[in-house]
Amino acid sequence: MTDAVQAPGAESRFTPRVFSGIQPSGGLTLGNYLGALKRFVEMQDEGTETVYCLVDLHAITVWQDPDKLRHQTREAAAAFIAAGIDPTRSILFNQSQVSAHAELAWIFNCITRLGWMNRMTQFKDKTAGKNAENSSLGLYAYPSLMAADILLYHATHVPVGEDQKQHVELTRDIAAKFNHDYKVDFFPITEPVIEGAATRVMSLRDGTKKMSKSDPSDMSRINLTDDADTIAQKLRKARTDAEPLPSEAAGLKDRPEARNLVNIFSALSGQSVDAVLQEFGGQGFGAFKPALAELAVAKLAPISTEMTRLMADPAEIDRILGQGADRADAIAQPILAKTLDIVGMIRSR
Ligand code: AQP
Repeated sequence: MTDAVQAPGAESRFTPRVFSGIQPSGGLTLGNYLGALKRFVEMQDEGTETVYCLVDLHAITVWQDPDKLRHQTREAAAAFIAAGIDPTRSILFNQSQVSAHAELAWIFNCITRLGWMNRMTQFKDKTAGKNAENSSLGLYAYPSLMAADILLYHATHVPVGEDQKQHVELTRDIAAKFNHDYKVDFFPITEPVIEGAATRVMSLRDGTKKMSKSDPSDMSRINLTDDADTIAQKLRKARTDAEPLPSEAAGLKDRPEARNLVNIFSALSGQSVDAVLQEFGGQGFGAFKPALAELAVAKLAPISTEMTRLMADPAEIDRILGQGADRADAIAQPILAKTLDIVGMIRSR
């Protein structure tokens, strides 16, 4: 470790390492798949070291039934593996099995400024229309735990959907303030990776709201476990307008529902939005929705079939998560120990 703060713009001395996570706060959605999971698999296959975490400590920032949480955590692990995460190449584990996450989060709670937290839009969105005073302290402190998740592995890159960009920016602020306050160059300034055709998949019922696994309406989302009939029915009933599709992307402006469905088609097919519109421009949703349903079923059915197979052996999933946690712990413990040393904690055993 050097004593100097890393100069802005200087080449990072940190070895590239990818970290990202998904909350097992419900079944994974098409939004999680296109915005995060699909990119996680690509980054694994590009050969960078990849650490992927089912963030169960984040999930309990809102009430979770304990049995459902266990089931959802295993199901999320099955979704990762079914989508192409290879647990021998990537590290795959659930957050609560590596206690260093919570320990580093406490240090970061003491670095993070209240003013920074007060600007976090996810907390505002999640408490909008509800009694914010009745929200958990954990929900408010969520971004500080997320910074700990990332920095505990000295992760240099974090693939996320658009909605998590602000939290990764906060992670950068926390790393910079820690480095500055303690006059060290210890934590990297992590880059968010927000890439892909669908970094913000919207609700099927409201094109201005993001698709979310905790939306009360199941019709608002496609779950990775939905069967072919359910996917087709949800897309048939997806809210749209009465106009035919335009022939180019500019024509989707002010048509959030139409834009969302076209973006989903584009992301699933790997075609550009313009290419999709060249094919479907001038046609109504009566023609487009069945084509989208057919494509979605073709892409998602193999994942859901494999998830069902994996879920038949929960002990094997737990074994994989345990092994992943051992590997994660081996990276995390020295970084936590060094952090505590920098901060001035006595480590005498
Ligand atoms: N609709 C979305 N479009 C694109 N990306 C999305 N992500 C989530 N929803 C969409 C990305 O998935 C990753 C994991 O997200 P998360 O589970 O940690 O939390 P979230 O963003 O709060 O996702 P949900 O589905 O809305 O969960 P709940 O309902 O429990 O809050 C992140 O990279 C996220 O960007």
